[in-house]
Amino acid sequence: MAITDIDSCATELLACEEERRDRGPITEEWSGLDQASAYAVQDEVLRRKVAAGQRVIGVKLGLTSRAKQQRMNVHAPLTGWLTDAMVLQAGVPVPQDQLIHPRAEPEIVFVLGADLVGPGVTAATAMAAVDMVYAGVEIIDSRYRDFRFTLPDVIADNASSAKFILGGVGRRPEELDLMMEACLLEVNGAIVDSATGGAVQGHPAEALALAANDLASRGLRLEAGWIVLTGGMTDAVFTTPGTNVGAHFTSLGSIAVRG
Ligand code: OOG
Ligand code: MG
Repeated sequence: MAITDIDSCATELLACEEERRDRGPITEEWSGLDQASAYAVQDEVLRRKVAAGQRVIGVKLGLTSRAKQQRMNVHAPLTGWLTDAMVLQAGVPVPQDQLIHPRAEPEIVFVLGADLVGPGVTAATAMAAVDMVYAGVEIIDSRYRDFRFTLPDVIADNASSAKFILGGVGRRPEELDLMMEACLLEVNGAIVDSATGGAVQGHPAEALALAANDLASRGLRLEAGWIVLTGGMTDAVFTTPGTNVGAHFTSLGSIAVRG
């Protein structure tokens, strides 16, 4: 199918997701895919998912750490939407039959107690809107072959969203030093990576502020009760069948994921 506008781009990316089909970068086929039209594609895909019965439950940030930016070779953060269909309950294996080439990455997750409306949100005002903090593991799954994309491509693809798992330990923000909150990433019994919250934009609250201000530039806001994934702290690891991934946090507990 020729991709010539926002509508056809949304149709193609949704079809790739539903058919578990990967493809080349859309920017190589449609030169009109810039940052603004890519967010319009993201919003159109969301509109169709909501029309099909899904519910918006928050937002995710992507590429907020150096580890992620260097690996993906895209050097700017972005936001995407979270819906209820993306929730994976703890203990449930990665649904391989729905996904193309899933990877897992540890994240610090906020649940908002108040709306957060940009522009001009700072890390401090962002933190004041946070009700609870959790550990999370995001399961990303790009619709682009080999996770090869440019910034507009990955924006249009809702930041490679697929699933996420929320940890079982919730803490109030004032109980934590999030810059120093560490995570060890374990694959099949070996620690393969580690990072602290400071890896995420210097502090995960900076990522939250960035999301609020980015949404404001599109006339949108973060809402009370929403979940915000602040972005992978480390590089992501493949979760092929049989792979056991563990994310072990200082104060936010551990999450185990079975591929
Ligand atoms: C893009 C999605 C990035 C994160 O936390 O950085 C993301 C990708 O790596 O495919 O979710
Ligand atoms: Mg992520």
